[in-house]
Amino acid sequence: MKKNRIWLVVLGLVAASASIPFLNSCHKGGSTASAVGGDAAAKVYVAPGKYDEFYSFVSGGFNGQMSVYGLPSGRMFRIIPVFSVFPENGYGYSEETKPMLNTSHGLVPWDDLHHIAMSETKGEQDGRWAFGNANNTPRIGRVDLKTFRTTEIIEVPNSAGNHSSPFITENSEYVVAGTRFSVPVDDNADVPIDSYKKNFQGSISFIKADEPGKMDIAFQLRLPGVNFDLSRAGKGKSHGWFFFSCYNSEQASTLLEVNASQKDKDFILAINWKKAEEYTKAGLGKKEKVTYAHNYLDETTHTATSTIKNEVLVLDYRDPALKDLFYFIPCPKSPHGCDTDPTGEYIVGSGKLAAIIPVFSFTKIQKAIANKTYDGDFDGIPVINYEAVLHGEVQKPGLGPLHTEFDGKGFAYTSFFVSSEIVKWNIEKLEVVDRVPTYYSIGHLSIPGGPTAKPHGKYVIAYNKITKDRYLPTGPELTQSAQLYDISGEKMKLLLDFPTTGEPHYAEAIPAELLVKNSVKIFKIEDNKHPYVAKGEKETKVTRQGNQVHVYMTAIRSHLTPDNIEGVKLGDEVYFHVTNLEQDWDVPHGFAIKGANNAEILIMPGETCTLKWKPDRIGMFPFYCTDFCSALHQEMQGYLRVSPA
Ligand code: CUK
Ligand code: CUA
Repeated sequence: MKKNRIWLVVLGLVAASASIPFLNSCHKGGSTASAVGGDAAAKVYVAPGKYDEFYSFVSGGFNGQMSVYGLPSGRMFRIIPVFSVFPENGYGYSEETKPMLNTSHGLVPWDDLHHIAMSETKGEQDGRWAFGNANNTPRIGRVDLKTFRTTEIIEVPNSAGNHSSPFITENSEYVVAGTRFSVPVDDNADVPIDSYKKNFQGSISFIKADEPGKMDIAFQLRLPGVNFDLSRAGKGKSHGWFFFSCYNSEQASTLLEVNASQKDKDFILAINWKKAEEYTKAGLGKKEKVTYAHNYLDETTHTATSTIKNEVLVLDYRDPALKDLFYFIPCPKSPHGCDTDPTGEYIVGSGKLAAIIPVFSFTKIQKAIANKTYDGDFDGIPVINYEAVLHGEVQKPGLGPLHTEFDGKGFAYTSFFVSSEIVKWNIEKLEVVDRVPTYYSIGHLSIPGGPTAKPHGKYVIAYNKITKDRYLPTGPELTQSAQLYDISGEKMKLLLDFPTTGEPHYAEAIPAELLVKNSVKIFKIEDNKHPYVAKGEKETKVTRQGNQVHVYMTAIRSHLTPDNIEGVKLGDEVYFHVTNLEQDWDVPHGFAIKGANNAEILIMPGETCTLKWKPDRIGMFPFYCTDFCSALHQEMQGYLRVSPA
């Protein structure tokens, strides 16, 4: 085994400099086990009964969910379904939550969630909400951190591939969403694909976010037909500005490499959104007809409603009155990440195919705009001279820079997909000071509070794209993986691997105390305003309206009432409205019935949830509580008889 260990260290070094994940056959498990410091175990150990210091809200990619992990332990605490149905608790199956997944295309019960934005006050995390994006059918969702539930979803019109979102402003005034695909703005426009340059437009939407239930598109910017990729809001001195990376400035409809990467430089789009806001208040912009859904889960009835909206205020870049809102900054080769440092002075671009990292200065951008230091224009938008706004370039940082986070101590940490590493560099001096390998091919990275004005430092987490030999082989598909590094010292130290669910893209972690502070333990039964509530067993009943049968049911340890139901006929639709009468923390009851083709419902104390069921045959249908709730949990059961019509 000793020989093996040396071999492992060597392999670890090779992996640090090589981009290609290797397959080793000489040992069980990954390559760094022996390269990890001796105190790593103690540093990630959280004693039984203790909380983790931070909780990371990790995007689930193609599972459409967020999941919550403790840091430093890497323990998973919760999956929060946002854009995808979740049979575990009936999200998207219960009558109350179905409308959450409504869109202008009808019910869309799946999506691809890439980015998380935690709410902020004065540039700091405040623990109120977590926002996430749906890439595929463009939407933004709000998770309320009082309950860890998705409570609001808004669809984004004139958008396709809502990847460039959500990005949040310093006081959660707006969550902002840019379209990845430019599209003909009339959604139904039947135009030839090769008319891209003429007919396809980009859009960036400013969605009001600071009031639950009131999410709305305050205004939408109409932009040239490029692909918007990633962004951050300005902060501190640059509050009022937004910076978006964009690629495909060739404006090609097919992105075969020859097309999309012809140009040496693409762009970062700088937007003066404070001014855009002023213009809308002054009555500028044009209202256009569109169709999009706004879905909201009411806090008193716990029931979602979906409203279709028909209008959006558009600020068009071609409008001469709006000329001073937009500026392009050249950025080398297919920029991906675009991040602003905690002071708001520096904007870091990451060209996926570039060999340097350009860092731009907000002060210089302001100066260049004042002096019109432009190199012509792109589609009428001024292109600022690259050198005039450059703070400097990080030379030879690594291969394939993607994303950058900050520790609040003057350092930036950039992920390198191709060379599979995290590189730490000094923002002022632009000097690389440390690098560590990741296993393998890191995508996003995350420092708790990293995108805010006040990062908490301490850890950086790598969210990797390839797992290879790090975990138990589980057939062709391996688990997704994250890695935790200690960044409290000069050198980064790998502490822990932990598996994640779905495909993690961005994640944002916040201190435990921000979550503990606001958490709701039960819903008060006296506050329950659900239209089908039964606030005690005496209020339970079965009613009929035509072929709809409504069962007002209660659940309390250890019985469901009523538990013998007759009078249901084949052809009826049965609605089980189950109220959980418990008023103790952590005593949910569940409900499921044989043959139901949707899911169970899981009802929290004081809440009412509804499962719709259409029996498919005559006979006896047992139902039961699905959540082990007391010593007599198995006794929480009943029968429903279905008779001929
Ligand atoms: S993306 Cu996944 S690695 Cu969708 Cu934010 Cu950069
Ligand atoms: Cu209620 Cu088990």
